[in-house]
Amino acid sequence: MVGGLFRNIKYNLDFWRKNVHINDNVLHSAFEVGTHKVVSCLSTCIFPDKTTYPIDETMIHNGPPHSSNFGYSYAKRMIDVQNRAYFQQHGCTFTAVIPTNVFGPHDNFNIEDGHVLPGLIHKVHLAKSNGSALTVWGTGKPRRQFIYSLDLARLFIWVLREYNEVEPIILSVGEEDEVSIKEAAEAIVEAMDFCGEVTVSFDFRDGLSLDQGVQFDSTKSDGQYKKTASNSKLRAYLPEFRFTPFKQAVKETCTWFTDNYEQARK
Ligand code: GFB
Repeated sequence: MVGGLFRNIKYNLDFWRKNVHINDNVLHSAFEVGTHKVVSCLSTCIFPDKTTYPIDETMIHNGPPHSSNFGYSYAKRMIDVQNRAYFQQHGCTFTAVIPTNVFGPHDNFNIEDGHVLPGLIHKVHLAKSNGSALTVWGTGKPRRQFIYSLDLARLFIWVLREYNEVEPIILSVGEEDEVSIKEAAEAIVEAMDFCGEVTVSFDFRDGLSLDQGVQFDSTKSDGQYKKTASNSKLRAYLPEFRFTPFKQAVKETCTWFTDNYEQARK
């Protein structure tokens, strides 16, 4: 069970219970049928909220997660605990990857429950069709690393075939590819060729380069300010791996959503 910041804030109990049940049912069923390898999915948002940067794989259990998604974070951390227990007690190679924020075609574009990029793509689509302004929630200042789903899929296949540690591995673009929510919104506005009337929040009167009908609703939570993760462990294995450039990935996702609007999850 996954969701954006606002769904997590609302349903921490459900995120804890459903994910803990999924963890144990999937892992123990795999064990009972003698599955050779399981690759589970954690997330860079499960790391301690008060931490040093960049975050790396050794820091998962070093302190409480951000309050907005403690249910999801603790449940996901338990996969790592359970993987170590299957290895210690039965020698199983059950491992986990730690993707940063994933986006791409076939995402959940629901504005209330989805993640920021699909939510903004859907909002721009609606703003263009009804001539309203785009509202970016929060202050636009938090920072995120985004990984394109197609790049993550390629890395997932590599993990399944070649990665044999029980220790989790972060699958993320580099620290240098981290962008602010405002910059992410700008990339979507550019990719969707959005130009509405000029409405900006006073918080951003200075230096806002988003001038096509964008509002920032700073009554909405920012969530974690940043969760900058290091991909040096991945780079040690795959120094040549090339991530799709962020703007190209955003453009492809926007095009997919526009072309598949009717059947997209929204
Ligand atoms: O992707 P997102 O919802 O989750 O991003 P997180 C939230 C950030 O984007 C906040 C801003 O700073 C929001 O204020 N934002 C701006 C928006 N406009 C929007 C919008 O239209 N929709 C959304 N959703 N946000 C999640 C965790 O954190 O990361 C989950 O809560 C999960 O557990 C996920 O792990 C990967 O990146 O903040």
